[in-house]
Amino acid sequence: MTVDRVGLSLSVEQRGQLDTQGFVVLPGVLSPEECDELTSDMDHAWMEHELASVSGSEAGVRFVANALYYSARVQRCLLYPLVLDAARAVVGPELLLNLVNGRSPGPGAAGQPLHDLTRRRGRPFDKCNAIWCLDEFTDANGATRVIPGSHLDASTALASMGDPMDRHPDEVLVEAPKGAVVFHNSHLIHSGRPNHSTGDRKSIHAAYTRPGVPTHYDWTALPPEIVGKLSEEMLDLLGLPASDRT
Ligand SMILES: O=C(O)CCC(=O)C(=O)O
Repeated sequence: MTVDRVGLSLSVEQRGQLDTQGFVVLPGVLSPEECDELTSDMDHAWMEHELASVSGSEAGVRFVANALYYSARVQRCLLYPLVLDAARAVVGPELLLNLVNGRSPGPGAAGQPLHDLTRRRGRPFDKCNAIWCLDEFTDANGATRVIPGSHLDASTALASMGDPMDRHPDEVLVEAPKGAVVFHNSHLIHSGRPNHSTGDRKSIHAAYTRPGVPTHYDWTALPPEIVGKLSEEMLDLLGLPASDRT
């Protein structure tokens, strides 16, 4: 893992933006080579495990549920110090990994409705999301949209909400270079957008929570050959008891 390209902790400006607007772009987290290796791992999982047959919720999206199940390399993303610092800034000092997926909307893939519209707003926050951009995120290929500040108070945003698929007057597009992380508070209203480009918009998505929030995946079911490649820090982040570590 290359930890020397960017800082190990958020700058004052980044921390302030995450706090008040609910999102921040962290450029330079992954090298282009790391992006391509992760892309190759997700493509391999998709083909080898025939995931198209079980991944049907979003047409045109290659969704690799539980990416860590297929690729120990994903831990490079999950343990990146700057990302962990951002997660702690949202949910507090103790973290658990809630989920990690590969998500690649292909050309023509539809966007998502703005979500989550019913979640509780305001502190304390339970959950946050990191999106590792394995491709550049652009307006054309469906960069994530967010409604800044809605993690703190969504009443204005909800009052002016029409169809959650439509553009919202307060939404902001979060464009980001390949290798960046789009980091956001999960209590922020957001969504993926349609891909009008000719290429994929590949990414790895994770959610971190404070302890006590049930994990989305059962980490005790990870294959032993993957668990054997995970660091102690990673096993701690999964909350795996010592008996499940070998
Ligand atoms: O990929 C994105 O831009 C956001 C995806 C998202 O919000 C989700 O899958 O819930």
